[in-house]
Amino acid sequence: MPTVREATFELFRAHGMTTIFGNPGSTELPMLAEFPDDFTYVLGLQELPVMGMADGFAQATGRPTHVNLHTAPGVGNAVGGIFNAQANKSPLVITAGQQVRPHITIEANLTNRDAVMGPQPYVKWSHEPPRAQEVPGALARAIHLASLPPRGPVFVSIPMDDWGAEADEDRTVNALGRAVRGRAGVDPKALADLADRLQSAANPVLIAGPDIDASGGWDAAIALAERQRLPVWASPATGGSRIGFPESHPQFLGVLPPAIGPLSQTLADHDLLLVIGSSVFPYYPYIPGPLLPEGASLVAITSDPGEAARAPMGEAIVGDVAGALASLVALVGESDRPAPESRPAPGDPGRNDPITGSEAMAALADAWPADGIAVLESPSSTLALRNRLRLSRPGSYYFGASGGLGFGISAAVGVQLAQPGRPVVCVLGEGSAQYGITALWTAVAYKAPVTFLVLRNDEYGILKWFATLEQVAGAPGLELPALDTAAVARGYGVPSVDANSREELTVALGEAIAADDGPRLVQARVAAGMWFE
Ligand SMILES: Cc1ncc(C[n+]2csc(CCOP(=O)(O)OP(=O)(O)O)c2C)c(N)n1
Repeated sequence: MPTVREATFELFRAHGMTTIFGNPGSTELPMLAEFPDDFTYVLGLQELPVMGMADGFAQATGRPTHVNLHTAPGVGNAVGGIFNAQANKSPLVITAGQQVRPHITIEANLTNRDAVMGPQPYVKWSHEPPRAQEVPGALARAIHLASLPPRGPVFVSIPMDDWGAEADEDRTVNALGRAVRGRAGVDPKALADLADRLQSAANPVLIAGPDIDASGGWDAAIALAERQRLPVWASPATGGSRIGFPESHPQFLGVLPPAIGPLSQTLADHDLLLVIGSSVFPYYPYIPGPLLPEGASLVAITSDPGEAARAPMGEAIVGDVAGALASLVALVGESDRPAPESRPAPGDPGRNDPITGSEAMAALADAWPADGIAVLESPSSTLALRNRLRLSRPGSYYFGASGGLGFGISAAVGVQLAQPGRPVVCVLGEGSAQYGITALWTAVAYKAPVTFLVLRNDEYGILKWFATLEQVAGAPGLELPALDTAAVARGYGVPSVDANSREELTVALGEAIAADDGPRLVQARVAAGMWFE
């Protein structure tokens, strides 16, 4: 019989999970023994970037991805990343080492006491198998559960003496042979009713969310919008881990504001709000107002029962987003509504010294490669990037939907490893960059040719904006003087330059994006402020 380790690696192989992200300790070494040649271990230097890298990789491959952490302290460091992964609906199979079984009850050093509680409440399932022979079966369960909608992280704690134990043949063979598929069909009657409502609505609008891209519904969303001449908005950027609709499309009007009052105001005059692949809605901050524009009704299509249940208004249909979109396209005819008026191209942001976030994004737009992927964590420039890049291909945008910093710099490395043929550009605030800064080392070590663009405004810009909104005066801790991320990056082995005018920035970004032998970093000084366009 194979050992538990051999059976487990066979299981990972069967699910295409041959890239493992981790940071090892003594409790994980037995798992890593005789590491098979067809597997890759991607070393992260701290657990938050390990999580972010795996999250980016899982989203960009669409496959469950294994993350291996070091018992209690490793899980502790990873919790922010686990929180991000559940918001991003990222199918991560997280394992952590545990003391040998004879040491757990006496709580010998490094025992992960009550291991299953550590990652709660942010995982779909948390488990420590009751005996070594359950490990492959527990991991099979974890893989299936992580992959079923709504996708998300799961956790299995594995005592270090389990790996060398002899596997149980019956359990192992059966666990290996199972396939679990989870695209749930949508109630045909609900869809037919919705198709009728859509066609007879006077002024319907489509709100596109991240699960359109994640589910593969991109083309069907375009077809639906075009057939029904729908104006399209992106669901608020706060919860937008991905974009769900081409942002250069003539019917695309912009990104909805993330607060109750302004959101319903933006959609005034629409009588039917069709929300696809988004929660309703990822609000932040709290600006009260009516939940819906006057006289409007709302229907959401989501694969996430929790999202459907917790929405404060409207109706919801639960099922596979791509499948529902395809069915809707087949049910509706060509509308003779007038096509919505297109929004203008972004204006010239002018010349400033230092440049504004808008100018930095204009420089990035000038250097942008057609097949580029943006990974974004630059809070004060989020909307400027969305407005100026107008990304329009599927799988071209990744954003930490929970707001937990450290995702961006790490996820960019994972996305690049998953998509070696596409240039990845990661736009970071200099504050955000520090949470996962060690991901730069992994980018160098694994030759991931990410271009990191760091916007240096010497402050936590968005927090100053929030301070105004929340009427908070005199808060400490919002300044970041003398933080030179280009110098830090050089220490990790990343060739880095400063580029401060718009022209310099376009050139530096062009060169960095063209380099394919490893990461590059470009740091630009930008003016303090929030940049919306
Ligand atoms: C893990 C974590 N800690 C703290 C915060 C709170 N936070 C939100 S935005 C922000 C500042 C980001 O600063 P920077 O990246 O420099 O971007 P800027 O706002 O200046 O554009 C902080 C600290 C967070 N979102 N996540």
